[in-house]
Amino acid sequence: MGYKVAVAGATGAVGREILRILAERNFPADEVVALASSRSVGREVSFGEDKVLKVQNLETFDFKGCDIALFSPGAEISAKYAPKAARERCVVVDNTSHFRMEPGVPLVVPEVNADAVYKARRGIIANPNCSTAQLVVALKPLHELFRIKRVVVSTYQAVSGAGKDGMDELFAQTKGSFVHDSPDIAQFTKQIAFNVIPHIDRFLEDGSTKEEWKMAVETRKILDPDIRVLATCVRVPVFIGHSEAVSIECEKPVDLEKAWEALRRAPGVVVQDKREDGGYVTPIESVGEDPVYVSRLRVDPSVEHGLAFWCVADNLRKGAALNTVQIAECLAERNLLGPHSELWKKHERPLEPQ
Ligand code: A2P
Ligand code: 11C
Repeated sequence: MGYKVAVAGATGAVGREILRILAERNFPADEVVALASSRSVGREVSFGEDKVLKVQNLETFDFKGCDIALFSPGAEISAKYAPKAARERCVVVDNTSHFRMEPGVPLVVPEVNADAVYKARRGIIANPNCSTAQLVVALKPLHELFRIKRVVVSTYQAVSGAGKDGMDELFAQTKGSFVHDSPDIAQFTKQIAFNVIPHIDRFLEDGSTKEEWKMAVETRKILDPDIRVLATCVRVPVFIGHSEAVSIECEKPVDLEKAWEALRRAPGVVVQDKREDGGYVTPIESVGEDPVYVSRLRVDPSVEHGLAFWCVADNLRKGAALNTVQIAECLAERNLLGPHSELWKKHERPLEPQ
């Protein structure tokens, strides 16, 4: 018997990808429900090769009888409706930033900390920020070998990280430059076409941005609370595929051959590193693909025990939808779905809708 699955935010960039991946990976679903805002009620979204689902209203949807809900409608909307689903014993895997740092809400990247799903005492599991997800998949095997103390990362993030409106803005500005039109700047703070913007999410008091803060605190929650992280997050005019230039400083002496071997064996990682023209992966090659690609691995001679590398992943897949579906698979494999699962026996006071 399969599960009843709800996808909230089903008309968005991540929601559509979740529907595609559920079908692609044959998630054991008997019924899939597509939810979005009242604006989209009655619209159709594709599910797999040949099915369409009629969109229903998240606001009025009754989660009773649903086993799992995969949420990507934006942080404020998740804050309101994810607890509502969890109260009905429908496990929520939430893609937004809202619950990630809450105690009792595990933050999960299955290649790194799959068993953390057992700790979902409030019926909600959080999916990390896309730039964190690909980073921790690549860091995990290196941390096991050399114990990472500090990470310095600069990101090159695609506009799809800002949703379908971000993609539309890059498209409109690029087209506008050829037809001498200047569309409004709405999603981004500066022109994004033919430009780069060193600013994602809002500014914090210390001069960093919330995106940069998320990379630090989420990496610590998923991988190791002792790792120090400095991130600089930059938006680039790429539709899909986040790239990261990463430097790590380790406790133990590093060995390049061992690092390569561990990365080659690591789940979710593909090493493509030929040290020749074109022998590395660029974001466009990651589109529609599942792995985190690692290239340009080399010793960082500027610190003791340092390594540097480049990593790329499809931010809508490993960074969001794929990771979400992988978490759903972890729950299903561990028999943690359904109103009588072990998860609800250890259940704590549910979170309040906000
Ligand atoms: P809708 O298309 O009806 O606005 P993206 O991140 O790509 O912009 O997608 C956001 C997703 O979240 C869309 O599916 C969007 O639905 C959904 N969404 C936005 N606001 C609400 C809301 N108030 N209630 C439910 N879903 C919402
Ligand atoms: C971006 N990383 O590229 C963001 C998108 O915390 O889930 C995801 C934001 C989040 O804009």
